[in-house]
Amino acid sequence: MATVYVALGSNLENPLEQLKQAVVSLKNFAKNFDVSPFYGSKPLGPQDQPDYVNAVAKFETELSPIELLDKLQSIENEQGRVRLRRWGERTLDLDILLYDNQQIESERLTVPHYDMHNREFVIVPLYDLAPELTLPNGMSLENLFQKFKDHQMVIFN
Ligand code: A4P
Ligand code: MG
Repeated sequence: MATVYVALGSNLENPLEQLKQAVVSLKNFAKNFDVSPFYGSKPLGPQDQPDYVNAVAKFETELSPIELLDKLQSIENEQGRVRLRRWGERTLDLDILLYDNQQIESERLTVPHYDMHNREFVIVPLYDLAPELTLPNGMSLENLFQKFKDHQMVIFN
């Protein structure tokens, strides 16, 4: 059984509902499921798109990393995900942040997520769930969180 962290993001078609629906779907194959508060965040990338709602989920799963990615992509597709432009608007984005302590570099998968350490909408909710976490490269989450502790994001729940 692996412990995984998945980032959830949406900025189209009622983002709050998109994240709630994604949580229901994830729970179908997750054990010991936990989810952070939902945060409202300004878009990273093109600014001519709506604000996002972001959260992080933590759970245990028997799925391999690629099997997990397949599940996440099918949930994205079920929720009407259309791939338009890089860093652009989307109904639902589910990214694998961490899979146990593994470092994965394959055609379909880079884990830990390549840019997680730079994103307040990832680090802040991750810290809510696991303040004691250490990343596979040895960096402590506590340290990363310091950079974002004065964030201005809105909390929805
Ligand atoms: N892929 C590789 N590694 C992973 C991983 N760890 N988890 C591959 C999930 N997928 C991974 O993803 C493209 C490919 O990445 C997949 O086919 C998979 O094989 P995608 O979801 O189709 O495309 P994307 O999400 O547009 O690309 P990318 O580079 O993941 O986008 P980002 O960097 O995640 O940016 N602003 C705010 N405030 N909040 C957001 O959530 N999100 C983005 C998306 C931009 N701005 C944002 C937010
Ligand atoms: Mg993605």
